[in-house]
Amino acid sequence: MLELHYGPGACSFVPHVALEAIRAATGEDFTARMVRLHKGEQRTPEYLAINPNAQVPTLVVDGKPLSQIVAICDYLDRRFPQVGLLPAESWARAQAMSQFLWMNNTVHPTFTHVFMPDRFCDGEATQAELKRFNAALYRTQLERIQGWIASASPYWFGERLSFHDAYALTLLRWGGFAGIDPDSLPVYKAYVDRVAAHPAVAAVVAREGIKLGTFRKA
Ligand SMILES: N[C@@H](CCC(=O)N[C@@H](CS)C(=O)NCC(=O)O)C(=O)O
Repeated sequence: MLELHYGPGACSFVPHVALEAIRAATGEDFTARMVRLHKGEQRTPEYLAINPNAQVPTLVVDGKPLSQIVAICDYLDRRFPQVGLLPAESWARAQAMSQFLWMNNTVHPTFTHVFMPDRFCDGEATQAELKRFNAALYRTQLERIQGWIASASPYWFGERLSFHDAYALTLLRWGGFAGIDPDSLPVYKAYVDRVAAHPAVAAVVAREGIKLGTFRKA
């Protein structure tokens, strides 16, 4: 039995989309459990028992919890290789993991510094500066992703949807909160529009109740 604990619009979108794609391809069912991050539900004793980091996502497999996006997605890909969520050939898979890890361990934390500067330093002025600096850095990272997906046709690795597509969508969507206009990254934006139209992605967007357009002009 597979159970995903997710926060609407959070990085848990990545395994959430993967589970939806797996269900469509194999019939393997899963339960989606919402964690209201803004209400602090990730810090309840019940949730901390399955994820002591107080974060989403957590995938519970037959009662056993697994945390960390990359570990969860690696598990899903190895268990359901027929879905083709990652390239199968060893070198191509290693390259894919390299990009996946960079999004998870570099781009994602850069955004966390923009979204929650109070987690990293005290004082309003210091937090404002941290936010400004990391928003500019985040933009350069989105530009790098835009370079990677310039030849995506239609998705990151071709015909089959991957974890990378769901992560790339999430990171551009977060960009709106960092003051980055998606129209200023037109190749990336057009690719995300294709990804958003995939049935597994559209189903998760609907279940999470999120809007893709988050950018507001100042
Ligand atoms: N390295 C972790 C990062 C997870 C993470 O940053 N989760 C965020 C949402 S995107 C979270 O749960 N934040 C809640 C909080 O910090 O209170 C992973 O890969 O799973």
